[in-house]
Amino acid sequence: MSSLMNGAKMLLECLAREGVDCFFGYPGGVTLPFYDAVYDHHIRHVLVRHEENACFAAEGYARATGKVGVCCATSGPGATNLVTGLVDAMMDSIPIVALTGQVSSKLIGSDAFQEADTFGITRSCTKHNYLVKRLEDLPQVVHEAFYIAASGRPGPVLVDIPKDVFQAQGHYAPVTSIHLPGYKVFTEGHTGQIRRAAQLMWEAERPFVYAGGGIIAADASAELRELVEILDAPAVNTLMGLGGLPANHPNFVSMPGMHGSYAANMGMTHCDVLIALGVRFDDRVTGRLAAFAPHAKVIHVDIDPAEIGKNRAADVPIVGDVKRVLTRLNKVLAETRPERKERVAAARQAWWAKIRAWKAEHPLAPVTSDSEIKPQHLMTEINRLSGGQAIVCSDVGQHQMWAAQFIQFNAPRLWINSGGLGSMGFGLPSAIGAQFARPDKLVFALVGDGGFQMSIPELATIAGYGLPVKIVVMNNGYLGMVRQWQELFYNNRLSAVELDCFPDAEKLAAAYGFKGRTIDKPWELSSALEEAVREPGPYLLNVKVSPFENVYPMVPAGGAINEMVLAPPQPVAVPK
Ligand SMILES: Cc1ncc(C[n+]2csc(CCOP(=O)(O)OP(=O)(O)O)c2C)c(N)n1
Repeated sequence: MSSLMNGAKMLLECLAREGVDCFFGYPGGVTLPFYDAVYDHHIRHVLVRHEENACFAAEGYARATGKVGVCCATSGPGATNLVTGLVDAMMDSIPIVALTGQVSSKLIGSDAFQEADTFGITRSCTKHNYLVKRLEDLPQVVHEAFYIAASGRPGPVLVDIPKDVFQAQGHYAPVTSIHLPGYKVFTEGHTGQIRRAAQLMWEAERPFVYAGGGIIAADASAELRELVEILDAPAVNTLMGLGGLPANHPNFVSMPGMHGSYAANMGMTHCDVLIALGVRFDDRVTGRLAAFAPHAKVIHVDIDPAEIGKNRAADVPIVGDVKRVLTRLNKVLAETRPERKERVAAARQAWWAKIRAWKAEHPLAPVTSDSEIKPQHLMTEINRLSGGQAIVCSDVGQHQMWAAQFIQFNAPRLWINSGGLGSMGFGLPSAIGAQFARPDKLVFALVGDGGFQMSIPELATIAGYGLPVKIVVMNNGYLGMVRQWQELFYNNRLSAVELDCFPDAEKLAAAYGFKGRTIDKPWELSSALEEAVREPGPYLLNVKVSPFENVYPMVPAGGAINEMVLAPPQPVAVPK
């Protein structure tokens, strides 16, 4: 027996059936009926201070759990404020359902107050979007939205709901099946291609595993680990894939790409078989594409057929869920191992010797100073406190790259960052979502002084809900990453990158009712971080670091990834 309810209650019924326990949003005129239903519903609504941050928080929730994150905004400006977050989720394949209110059906197209063409605006930044025209369609649409967001290559789905649909009365009939004729997900991978991949892997003298965010999305860490152990192959995790293979695994090399390690980039360049798993050959990883992995045959596994051959042709293309494909592949590899492994042992030894030599030649060595806090020092201290287990939600910039280089992630879903879009302002709100999702976890919001100032309003959300997020500002007084490029490629003409007038952290935190502190001495660093972690509530630690430190290694734009600049240029001695 279905019961009579209005659209707003029906929507909440759908969310409850999808297992939603909390969602992030901001109300407005057309969502009034919905928020009236939210008032006494058991699903927790988290009031953020800006809709963009509702979407980032939903992403943080989704990235920390693998569940679909939900955000909500009113029509017009509320909906348009979601756009950056939607693009972010699209670029990083994060499952989000965004609910937006729309003006009443009869007003659509009349330039009504707070009307925006949300459906049209979000078409290109969502995996799919809907405008619900009739209450009868609402349950089907909402359940489809969750299904599409989470299945195949995950992504954001938006459901736009006119006010009259929220108000209309109807019966909720449980949705028992989702049938989408035009939407096919290929999960298994082609048996013949899997066998070819296994054969190529055993024939390889210098195999190299290039594992990305797809490993995290597919929950395929155990299968990835099994693969690298069967093959005894070196492996890298991309910025999106960090934690996919634990950082403390002996086969883990590091992150590759523009700020990847020497060993990772040399390994990619010199391998003869590149095993690309849940990756998209992003330009920040490949550098100059024509020079990328020039000697390698490529095995590419991805759930999205559009990724295969998009940037680099695959010798063995496999469309499928990387977890399912690796399970089958590992089985074939294990069966064929005894007869083949002998033949490759010597070559493999030589390959490992090379990788180790590259690691030793140019390690990612922490930098410290007696007089100032080096950014790398900050990251190694966070790493010490995390022990490979804390969740670190990073903003975008130099601090993000140093964090990726120096903080170890020994499990998936600990490293949360805006990889594809590189959206400043992501770190703090995503930490809110992650902390709601994982109240048991130590959560750091690691932000630059630029990105932090984009998200300061969310300090109120953190304070209001008493979230014990540890906000660490890596404060170099600049938009550091842009300053680095201006220094290196624009003749050090530092244009519009200086951030003066940073607020007093202690007073700022106190204004919201929690603790804060500023430090600038290297000997204060460990105890200040420890104090922040010990504090049961939120903490704002403003760490003043050397202003002119640059991130190395660095592949200049357009360069091949083996053409790394490894260290700052040494000053040339001028003859007297
Ligand atoms: C919304 C947005 N605007 C602009 C940029 C361009 N951008 C990339 S990194 C960066 C500097 C970030 O500065 P800060 O937050 O202080 O971090 P730092 O690089 O110093 O660690 C800028 C402006 C961006 N990525 N996102």
